[in-house]
Amino acid sequence: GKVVITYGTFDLFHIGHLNLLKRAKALGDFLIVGVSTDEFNAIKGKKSVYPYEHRAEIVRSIKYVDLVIPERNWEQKIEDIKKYNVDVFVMGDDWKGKFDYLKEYCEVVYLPRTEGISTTELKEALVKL
Ligand code: C2G
Repeated sequence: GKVVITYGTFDLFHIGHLNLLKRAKALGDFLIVGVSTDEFNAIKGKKSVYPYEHRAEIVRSIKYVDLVIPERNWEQKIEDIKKYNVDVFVMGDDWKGKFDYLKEYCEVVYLPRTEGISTTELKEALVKL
């Protein structure tokens, strides 16, 4: 079957993340999600509220997700695509163009982001409560 992969922090899991995973799974039969480790988030300049283990466990529990792997660096995508025989790499279109170099190894699909929701917007909304 067709293997799909995507990567992300997935902090404070919300509908935007769910929509992405749902649409990613619809592109194949098996969905792998690389969840960013806390150490890689530091490299990305992101600090997540939930630690890696919690973020990974939540993503693992989503019915569209078949396998969760740690995302430890920028460089692992090519080896992951080879290791898991990935057919399709998917990301939200805030990353449009950034991963076109992977077209040598698999299909690259950028999906429209879900409007009006982001971890940053959530944090701002919480502060206003
Ligand atoms: N997303 C979305 N709509 C939103 C918010 C996020 O479609 N409203 C998508 C993003 O485009 C991304 C995925 O959900 O494809 C995960 O989002 P983040 O956790 O913010 O991922 P990011 O920190 O961008 O990490 O190597 C890739 C990086 O790890 C991506």
